[in-house]
Amino acid sequence: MTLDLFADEDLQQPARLQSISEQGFVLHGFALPWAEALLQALAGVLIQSPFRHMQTPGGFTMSARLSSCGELGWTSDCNGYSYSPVDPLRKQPWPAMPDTFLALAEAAAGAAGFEHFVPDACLINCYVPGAKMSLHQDKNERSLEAPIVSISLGLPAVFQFGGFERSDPAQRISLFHGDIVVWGGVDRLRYHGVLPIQPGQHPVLGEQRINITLRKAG
Ligand code: MD3
Ligand code: FE
Repeated sequence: MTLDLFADEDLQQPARLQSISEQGFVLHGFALPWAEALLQALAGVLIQSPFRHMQTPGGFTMSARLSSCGELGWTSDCNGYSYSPVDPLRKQPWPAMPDTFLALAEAAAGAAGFEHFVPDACLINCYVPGAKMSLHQDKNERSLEAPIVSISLGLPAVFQFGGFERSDPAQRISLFHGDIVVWGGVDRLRYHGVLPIQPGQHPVLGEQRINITLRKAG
């Protein structure tokens, strides 16, 4: 199902809302009018808390590098996954959540039917060609009622959108610069992942894909 969205007056062309499950949506191009402001705010965050590799509890190194901003940041180490108010690299609070992130997250969530979304955690993933994210569930957030908003920038990715068991078949959905995925409600705990990023050059971001996910973790 697709329909046009006129929620954002800044859009040159209306973004396309694609339903991928009962409460999962791709908002094609929704972030394009915000991209410059997003990247500028992101640069400010990364000066403070740069991208770094993290270890999985099983002792593997994740192929995407990541950072966080907001009250809570996502961390992984030999003890497991958790949200923490402190950046373990700097031993200081994570950078503040930029206003543009909050405003775009609320607008995108609203366009997908989730009103008044106020995230307190923002995980930023950076993929170079070959990097991937294996199928997983996002279940470390305390409030599973809130949706998650995911903003894709840079090189395209093939996103895997599965079921509620790891072995369930997964849809494959291409995500491009400026696309946003919003999911929540009954689809909040679906398995999902990202296939290895293909080599390429993005005109704005070069040889990388950046994914910004906004969550209510606390
Ligand atoms: C989950 N990131 O950081 S987000 C993560 O593109 C993460 O970097 C991926 O998964 C990334 O935890 C994917 C996009 C996404 C989209 C739709 C979903 C995750 C979803 C639907 C259901 C569950
Ligand atoms: Fe995830």
